[in-house]
Amino acid sequence: ALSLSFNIGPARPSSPSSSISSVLTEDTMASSATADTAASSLQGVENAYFSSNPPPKALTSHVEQARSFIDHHASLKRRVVLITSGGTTVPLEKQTVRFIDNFSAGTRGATSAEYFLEAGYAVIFLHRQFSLLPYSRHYSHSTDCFLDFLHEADDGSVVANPTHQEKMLGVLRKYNDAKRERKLLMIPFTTITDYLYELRAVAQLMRPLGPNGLLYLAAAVSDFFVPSDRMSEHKIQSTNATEGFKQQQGPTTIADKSRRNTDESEETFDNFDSSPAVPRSKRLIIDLDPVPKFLKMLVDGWAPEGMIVSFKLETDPEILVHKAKYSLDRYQHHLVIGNLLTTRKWEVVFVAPNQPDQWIRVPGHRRRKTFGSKDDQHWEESQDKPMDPSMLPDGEPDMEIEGLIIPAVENLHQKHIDSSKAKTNQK
Ligand code: PAZ
Repeated sequence: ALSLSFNIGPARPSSPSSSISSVLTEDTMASSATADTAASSLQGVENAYFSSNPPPKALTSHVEQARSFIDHHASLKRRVVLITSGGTTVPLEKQTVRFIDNFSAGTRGATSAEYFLEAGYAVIFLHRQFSLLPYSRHYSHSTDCFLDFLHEADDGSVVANPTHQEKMLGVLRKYNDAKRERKLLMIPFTTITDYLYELRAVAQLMRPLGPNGLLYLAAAVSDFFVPSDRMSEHKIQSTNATEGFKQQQGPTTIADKSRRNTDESEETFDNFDSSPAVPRSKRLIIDLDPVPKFLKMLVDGWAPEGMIVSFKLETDPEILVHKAKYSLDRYQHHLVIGNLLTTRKWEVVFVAPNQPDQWIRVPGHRRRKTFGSKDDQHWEESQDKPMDPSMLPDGEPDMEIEGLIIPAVENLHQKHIDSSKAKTNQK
């Protein structure tokens, strides 16, 4: 999950959402006397989150679409993968003008979807609205305008530009096949809360698929959010032009409160900068709660039999594998795919229980300086270390790394299915 860093004020013990954060601290989790207590506190966290943050408007219709999609493919005994893709937003206002976002364009998710479809899976593509989509990604967010892919024929009709015809025909055919066979369901989300509602609903619907279900969590999900009860209804103001109207009502949200907190003797939230160059009254302090650790809920409750693959993004090569292992250990799921921001299109590392770490790399970049090697002459086959990001070749790799990732995941999924079957037969 993505970490964001802001001026975060002191916790307010009385608010219901801060009770979520206190339940979530590792110390509290670790000190839980029994597994039962941990499970019920996790359930409490889940209930508190979903009862205090409203669902997306389209949830009911998405659930119906997903139910019918899953039923159809379950009846054909087809494998179904839920892919999450793109970044979640963190709105700062209910009528949202401003929000916090992240870098993810949805390339990993959209590209992976195409390879899963090719491998015979039915795909539920839970994606950030307007991020990259399978098939259309080849043309939609290109640096060329999509009109450059088109051409006016002699008879005045619009056709594909001859230089793009062959590739476009291939993409179009695959897209039409996926549509005709009803193998691709697209579900959009925007905010972190939308994402969690949709993820929970679809994961729960996938339970009847048992081990044939695969969850492939490539979305870049925010670690922090503004709880609904502390969110300003309207656009956060940058001047005191509305003070006259609002003063009688008193501050209603943290955002309102901190904006009007010009009297230094009052309770303050921005305790990080004791002598700010810009006066307190003109600054905006954003105070975020941690997002509940949904992976735990997913593994233990929402989708207990399906195979769960999460991604771990880092920027520091030194901590990538450690963080991936930590995540696997903490959530007890099946596979963490680690990747670095700068090298994510060149290499990833598979971290799975009881197996050596497996680096997957696009060919042609095997000989590289590994991260941390002091000697510039010391080039090596970097089997077990991240490549040095400063040695990254220019441009894009020659092939899509998802073309290697998906067969490797499929292989592990097959093992997961086989071992589930073996366990069932033993009973
Ligand atoms: O969307 P994209 O292709 O630009 O980036 C993909 C990615 C780096 C977001 C994905 O591979 C990933 O690591 N997702 C998990 C991020 C995290 O929450 O750690």
